Amino acid sequence: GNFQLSEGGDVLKRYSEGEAMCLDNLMKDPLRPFVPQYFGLVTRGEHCYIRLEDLLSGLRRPVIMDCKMGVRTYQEDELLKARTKATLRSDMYQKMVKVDPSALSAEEHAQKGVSKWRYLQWRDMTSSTSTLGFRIEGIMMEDGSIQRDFRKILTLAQVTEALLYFTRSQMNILKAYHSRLIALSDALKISPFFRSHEVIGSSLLFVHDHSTKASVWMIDFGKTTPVPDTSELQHNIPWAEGSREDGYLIGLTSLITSLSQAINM
Ligand code: 4IP
Ligand code: MN
Repeated sequence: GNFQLSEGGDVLKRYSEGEAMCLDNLMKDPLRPFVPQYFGLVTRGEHCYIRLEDLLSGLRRPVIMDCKMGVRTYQEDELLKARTKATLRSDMYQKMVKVDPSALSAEEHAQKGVSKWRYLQWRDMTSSTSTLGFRIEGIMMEDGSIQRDFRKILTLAQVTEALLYFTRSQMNILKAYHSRLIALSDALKISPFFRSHEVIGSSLLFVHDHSTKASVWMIDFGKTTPVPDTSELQHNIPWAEGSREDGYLIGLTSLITSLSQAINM
């Protein structure tokens, strides 16, 4: 759930300790140019907020794509909770029923609820998350319409088709995205933050408008957590329980490959 508002040209996002710590850290990291500027905390009414640069400011009728990165979107903790004392979520059960009732077991139908882990894992398995290491969560076109059907995409060829649709096959925009992702991949290689954090549920936000400006930003660090000093993550290998690997670079490689395909079509 996202509670965001805008104020004085910035974005205010509901405070979470973990995300604030990540952003503090990122402002001193080689990844800084790929993250919205972070201006600290503010209180409005009874709530505390994180103040962030508005990535859409200066754009006219922006086109936006949100890619959720990694081979899984749940924390290992969520799996442990599901095994022990699972809180059953009827809202998540309802969302699954709407898409595919046959995905649910007789027991789950009887309970009319599933654990959060079960739901998030189902989303991962029925999208490109598990295999390609990312999924397109949604696309907003110039007219403000939001399309979420891309979440069911499974193959790289379908991703490439979606990228062509999202950019209306504009070569300059595809190339700008491609070089931005190459630059991101270089920054990730030298980033102390990336080495030491399990990045879960974070997105790459692709933004362009009819001018030739096109950029990609790392956003949403609410489920990104530090790993102990002694264990660095590789980010490019499959996850095994306890490894805390997120597969972030598997997703980035898929995206770069797909952009190359779109450019060469
Ligand atoms: C949402 O499912 C997303 O997975 C949210 O992740 C997640 O928030 C929600 O969990 C879950 O209901 P749908 O997008 O399929 O509706 P994100 O915020 O990254 O989009 P978390 O808390 O995991 O960040 P709940 O528990 O907030 O409902
Ligand atoms: Mn998100």
